[in-house]
Amino acid sequence: STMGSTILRDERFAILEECDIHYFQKVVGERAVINDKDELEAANVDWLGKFKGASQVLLRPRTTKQVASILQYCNSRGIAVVPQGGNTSLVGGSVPVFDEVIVNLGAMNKILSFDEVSGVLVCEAGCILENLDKYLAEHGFTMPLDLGAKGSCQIGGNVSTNAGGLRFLRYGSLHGNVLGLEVVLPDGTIVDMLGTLRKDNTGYDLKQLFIGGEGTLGVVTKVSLLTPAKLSSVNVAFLACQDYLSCQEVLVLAKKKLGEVLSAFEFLDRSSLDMALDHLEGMRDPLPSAKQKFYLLIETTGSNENHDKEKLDVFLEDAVRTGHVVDGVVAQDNSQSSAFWRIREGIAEALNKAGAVYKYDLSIPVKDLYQLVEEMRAKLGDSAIVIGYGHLGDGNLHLNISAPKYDEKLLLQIEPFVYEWTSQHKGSVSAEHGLGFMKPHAIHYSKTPETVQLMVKMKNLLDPNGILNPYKVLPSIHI
Ligand code: FAD
Ligand code: 2HG
Ligand code: ZN
Repeated sequence: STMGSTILRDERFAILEECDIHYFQKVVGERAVINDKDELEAANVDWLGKFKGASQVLLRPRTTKQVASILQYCNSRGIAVVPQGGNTSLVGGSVPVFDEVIVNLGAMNKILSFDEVSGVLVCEAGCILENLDKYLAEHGFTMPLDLGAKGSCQIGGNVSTNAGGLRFLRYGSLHGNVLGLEVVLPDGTIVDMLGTLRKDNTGYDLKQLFIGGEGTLGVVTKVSLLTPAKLSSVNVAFLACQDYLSCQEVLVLAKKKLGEVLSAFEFLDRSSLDMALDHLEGMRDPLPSAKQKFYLLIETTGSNENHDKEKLDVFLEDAVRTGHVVDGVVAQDNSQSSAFWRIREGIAEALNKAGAVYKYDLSIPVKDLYQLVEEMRAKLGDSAIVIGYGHLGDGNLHLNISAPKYDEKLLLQIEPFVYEWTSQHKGSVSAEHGLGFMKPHAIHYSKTPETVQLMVKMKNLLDPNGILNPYKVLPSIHI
């Protein structure tokens, strides 16, 4: 396999029967029980085209009660279920492994309330991230998270993966921005934790378990979120550096000189830029005069155009004078800043078009982070293209290895090396994408045995029959 582990279908789970389909039809209505071949095929395969399940049915509930009835029934029958949002998971988390029933939240896409004073948004889990951001923009607010998959990923999927993305540096984690959740437990219990308060210390903060729970502990049906004001002054710079040390110097400088207006600090190496230029439509090299080894996309967001420009100028002057930045361009209008962002956000898509891809989403101390890319390159030679990019301001490297096709020998050169290296440097084997189906076997590189044991206990407590998103996250059933 290309996943580094082989698993067998858990025989505890029932095989779907005609009477089950009838029950589902009764609960959600006939049209929300999907067994159309094309629709099922799309829902069975992940965004990378790497993980394929064989589910026979997809359900589209419209209410929390319907989700509860589905789960209660599946739990009592021993039918396995995979919750699905926009199906943009990069670790095979959102597709069935065998014949699990797919419960897609896409039809639960209502905005329930928005408080223009506090900025608190309450909505159903199936709302698409970009739609929420458009809605908020009309009210002068914005989403605290943004990522390349915004046009199809759902807030429930973002919460369940604890997605990071491009604004993490400024607004922080969903663990802070999610104020409340409504979830349905595997036995059908609806747990209303849909608070809208910034502060609430009345006992254990249980909603946190479902943020990053990857659909293994419950189905998220509603989300309450703190959203920041949409500020009017945005600047985007695309800069080039000669070496990785300079990138780090620029990061330090950006924090000092840009301070509170800094809203993104992304980096990409030359191979990442080439990947985007070669495989995406309508791309132009923003700095065509000389090829450099490293590029930075830096964004400022503030409320005073003159103030922000002045800060940016001082920062850029310093960065150039010290020789850390050797070339650069500041976007002159919205279309130019979109073009810069499109390059950065499009790398994953470009990789997908280029062929087979091995994807590693790692947290590593910033000073060591690029060394892994170089070691990997030296190790693999001409057999693959190794690219490094990511959320440098957050210490998050996206190491990607692109090859003409999937190859077991290549995989064995990459793993477990990449996980061991990360562990030795006190990093995390999943910074933001989760463990999904790809990485349960690698959990031990980032979590102690006692921690994993406690996770297993939590899973067994909430899902004693193991019906919810089986084979994902926890390693026990992987052989
Ligand atoms: P899905 O992919 O459908 O599901 C993801 C996981 O959550 C699965 O385990 C699924 O079972 C579970 N799940 C989904 N909905 C629910 C629910 N309502 N209740 C319970 N469980 C649920 N991630 C980042 O962190 N940062 C990025 O910058 C980033 N960029 C991306 C760019 C691209 C082009 C792509 C394709 C993906 C990117 N991702 C990124 C990965 C991915 O995690 C996010 O796109 C997103 O958070 C997934 O949302 P989704 O609705 O597609 O969830
Ligand atoms: C990004 O930051 C996404 O662009 C995708 O998290 C990362 O494809 C990847 O490795
Ligand atoms: Zn990312």
